[in-house]
Amino acid sequence: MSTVVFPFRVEDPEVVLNNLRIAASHPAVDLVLAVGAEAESTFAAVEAARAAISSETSTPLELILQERIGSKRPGKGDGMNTALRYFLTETSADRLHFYDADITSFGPEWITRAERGADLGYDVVRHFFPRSSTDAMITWMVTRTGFALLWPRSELPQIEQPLGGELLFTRPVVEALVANDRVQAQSDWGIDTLYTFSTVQAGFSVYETYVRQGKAHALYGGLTDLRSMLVECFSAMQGLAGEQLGGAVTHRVEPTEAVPAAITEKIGYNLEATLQLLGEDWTDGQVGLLEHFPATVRNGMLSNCRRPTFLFMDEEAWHDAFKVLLEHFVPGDAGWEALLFRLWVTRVINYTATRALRGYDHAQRYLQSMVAGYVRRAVPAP
Ligand code: GDX
Ligand code: MN
Repeated sequence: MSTVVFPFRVEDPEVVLNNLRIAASHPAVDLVLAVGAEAESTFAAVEAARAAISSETSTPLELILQERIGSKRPGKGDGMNTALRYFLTETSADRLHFYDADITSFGPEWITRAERGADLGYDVVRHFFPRSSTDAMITWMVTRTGFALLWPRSELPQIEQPLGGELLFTRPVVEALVANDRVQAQSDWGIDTLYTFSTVQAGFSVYETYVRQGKAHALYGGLTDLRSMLVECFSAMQGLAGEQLGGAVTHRVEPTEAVPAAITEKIGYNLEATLQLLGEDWTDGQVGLLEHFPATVRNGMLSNCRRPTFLFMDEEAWHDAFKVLLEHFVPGDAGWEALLFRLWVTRVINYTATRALRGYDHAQRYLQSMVAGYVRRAVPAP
């Protein structure tokens, strides 16, 4: 049997309760666990509805607060790791599922699809879904890029949505993650990177299941909302650099299907507001840090003090900038964090203007070939 976990912070209670009810109603599920970040209003709403959902569905619904486990900012990582520990000590279930609590397109088939992947014998099942071409910019520009540059021979760069919060772990995977000190330390947004990396490093097989209707969830305003996620995901990647991987892992990806217009036509962020960011808030410290970068990147970025420029930040320039960041970036340093964000925004605007504007299919093919290109150039010629 399976445990389904929803980590949550502050979300629309109606959405969260609906998702809890869907999970509790699923025949494969014998426990639903909601892990709150703190005792605030969403937590109170779940507390108030808990008994009713349990009796209505005849499935226990437990509500707990996350523990302080890690050493980074206390965030989603502490929430997820709290759930892993609870699963091992309080249940004897074979499988644990995670879903974000804010998904408005969640349904029983998300659970069923993951269960089918595990029935096929895979250790880890990850959901993936179509995303608008300007969405997933941390996934593409940081995580898939980083995996390609650092572990080009592995399956890591081939994983569709390495930051996805929707996945299934079989019990041995949970045991390995709880026993892994580096995973347990990652209390922030870096947790998804650590789970993906560590399961592959440990040799667990992975099945990716395709959810065609996509993940509809709480929206971001602009790219600034993603700043802490970017910094934490990049820092997690940098912290893994130098790690060795074992042999190949088994990895299967389900075929995709036609993508609904709601996704192909969606604009992921406010371009005008984001363009503004390029010229704002430069400090002498940030200008000084540009000394680490090759001339194209350095001069291009400096031009932004006068007017927005981004065409220089192509695939090649981002590759070079990324290498410098891996070597020199200092997590927690305000200048480095601001510069990382600025470089990434420049890259995202470049991609939007030169690729995403050419249409959904072009953009998807481009992103895939960008990662493939990074893989090729990272493998030294014999
Ligand atoms: N317990 C707990 N503690 N839950 C949290 C915390 C926390 O500190 N912070 C966020 N959550 C919950 C949140 O309520 C939601 O259910 C889920 O975690 C994801 O957070 P959300 O703000 O909706 O993240 P977002 O931006 O939608 O990102 C998700 O997708 C990213 C991706 O796929 O690219 C999230 O799963 C990320 O981890 C992932 O990188
Ligand atoms: Mn969300």
